Amino acid sequence: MIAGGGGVGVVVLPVTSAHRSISRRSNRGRSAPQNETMLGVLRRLLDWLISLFWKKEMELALVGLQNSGKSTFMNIISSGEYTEDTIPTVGFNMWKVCKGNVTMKVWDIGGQPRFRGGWERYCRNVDAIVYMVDAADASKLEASQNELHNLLDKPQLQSIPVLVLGNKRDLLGSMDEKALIETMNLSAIQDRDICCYSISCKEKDNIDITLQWLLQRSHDSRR
Ligand SMILES: Nc1nc2c(ncn2[C@@H]2O[C@H](COP(=O)(O)OP(=O)(O)OP(=O)(O)O)[C@@H](O)[C@H]2O)c(=O)[nH]1
Ligand SMILES: [Mg+2]
Repeated sequence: MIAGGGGVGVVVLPVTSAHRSISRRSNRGRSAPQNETMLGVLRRLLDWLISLFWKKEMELALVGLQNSGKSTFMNIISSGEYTEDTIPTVGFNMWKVCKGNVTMKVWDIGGQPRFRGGWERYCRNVDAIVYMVDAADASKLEASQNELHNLLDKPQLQSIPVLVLGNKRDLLGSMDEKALIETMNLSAIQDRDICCYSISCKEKDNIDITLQWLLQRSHDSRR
């Protein structure tokens, strides 16, 4: 599945004659909100120019047990749409999402037991591994912890950064970051950059900081 997403803060704004005439005038006499609007327009214009000339890219693997919300997360970051009626992923989906000047290629792998043996192959050589956990389903946490540690023990995946996302924080009784770090034994992972956020795809909670963390791991495009 290829999905094209909207850019973060990138809006193509034509420079109209109205904008040009405003820019010739001095700042004196203009109200604070007007100045803020001008700054916003200039910032977006600058972002757009950067995105034209300075392209970046990144490749991610998105893994975790079935029903944790991986495909939902991809829907949220690509189109912003949340749906309850998702179809379990058979094999994998490949997504391409553009955020500002960064093109993200994401392997969203099925989490059912029969697909877990294939996770490692997709995780090789990626810029980061995103590990999704259903933080509201206590019955699956032990299996989720075991799968994560088995995966990260693979020599081929040594030192690849990992972001653990505790999804479904909107549900009653779901674990917060601190509880998740403890239950998933994340402090035992010492050989790489690792981070954990509690998110809700449904409420679009903490999706921004998740994206920020990911985008920081992008690199210049190879021309
Ligand atoms: N309450 C709540 N439900 C969520 C959230 N995110 C996803 N879900 C629901 O969880 C279910 C499973 O989501 P999927 O995205 O299909 O899960 P998956 O990890 O891709 O599952 P597999 O493809 O089988 O590995 C769906 O019914 C979603 O609507 C969330 O933040 N809150
Ligand atoms: Mg899926």
